[in-house]
Amino acid sequence: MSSLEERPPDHTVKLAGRIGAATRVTILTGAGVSAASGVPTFRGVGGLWRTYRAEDLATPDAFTRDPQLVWEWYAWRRETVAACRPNAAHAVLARWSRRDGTTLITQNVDDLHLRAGSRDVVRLHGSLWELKCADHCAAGVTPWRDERVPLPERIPRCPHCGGYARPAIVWFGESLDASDVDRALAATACDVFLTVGTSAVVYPAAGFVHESKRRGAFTAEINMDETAASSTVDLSIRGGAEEILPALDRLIS
Ligand code: BJW
Repeated sequence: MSSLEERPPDHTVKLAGRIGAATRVTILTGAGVSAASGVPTFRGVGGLWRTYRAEDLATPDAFTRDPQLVWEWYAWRRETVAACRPNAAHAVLARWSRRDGTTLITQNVDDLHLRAGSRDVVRLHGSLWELKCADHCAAGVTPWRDERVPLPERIPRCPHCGGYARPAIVWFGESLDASDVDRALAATACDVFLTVGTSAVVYPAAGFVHESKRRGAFTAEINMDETAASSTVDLSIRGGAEEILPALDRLIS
């Protein structure tokens, strides 16, 4: 260190110490992790839900009412994300995900964790890059990969039953995949539970940090702003994930 300014803040050093000493580390990410890549968040400044109504676009009823509108919105989302690249936060989490005892859980549907090389990511809310049958036919409930950009203007059909295909994303009011929830809940038994870039308001994901704390984990968050989890966690670090995670990584490595 050449000057005092370059010394990482004490809370960053403290969290690095906790992570470095931990056997099991669980990280839950949200839209803020991808913000520096140019992917819009949902609730922050410029967030999608400040311009669009979730009820019109991200519920099963919305798709039933106007499937073409919902399809076009996701086609636009896909084009937006296709132009984005993983940032330094994704890169650090990809390295950490390859360590024994680390579990990476994300609410993000952009797949930037995968593109950064993360392993075994628990994707709670699905993927923009997968489709499934809107009619829930037996063969079409298993999502299939579709990476076309742009998406066709007309909604494609389920290859199994001929019903509409839809984005394999968990909309409001829909259940998450039970095996994903089981994996995430199992990972709340850890030494350090870290939330990064999430407002922590959407359940069941928002409940995991509480569960983890109840089970004795040291809990921390990295976020630009105060969140619904701030009063619960043992340590809050204010700042961009793309800066704080590399700083932590340098201290741990
Ligand atoms: C930075 C940063 C930087 C910025 N560095 N940080 C009452 C009625 C009906 C339902 C409910 C109800 N009460 C509860 C529910 C259940 C509902 C829910 O939780 N609703 C709450 C909103 C109240 N949950 C569900 O419906 C879930 N299913 C379920 O529970 O099934 C059982 C059930 C059904 C019905 C009733 C009750 C139970 C499903 C939830 C699916 C969520 N899906 C979405 C949208 C997908 C559509 C799409 O992507 O197109 O997933 S919602 C949206 O929010 C998206 C996200 O994954 C999710 C979480 O958002 P996230 O990631 O936290 O983003 P933001 O924008 O909120 O926050 C970003 C943060 O980053 C901010 O804090 C910034 O400060 C920060 N930040 N830059 C670090 N550089």
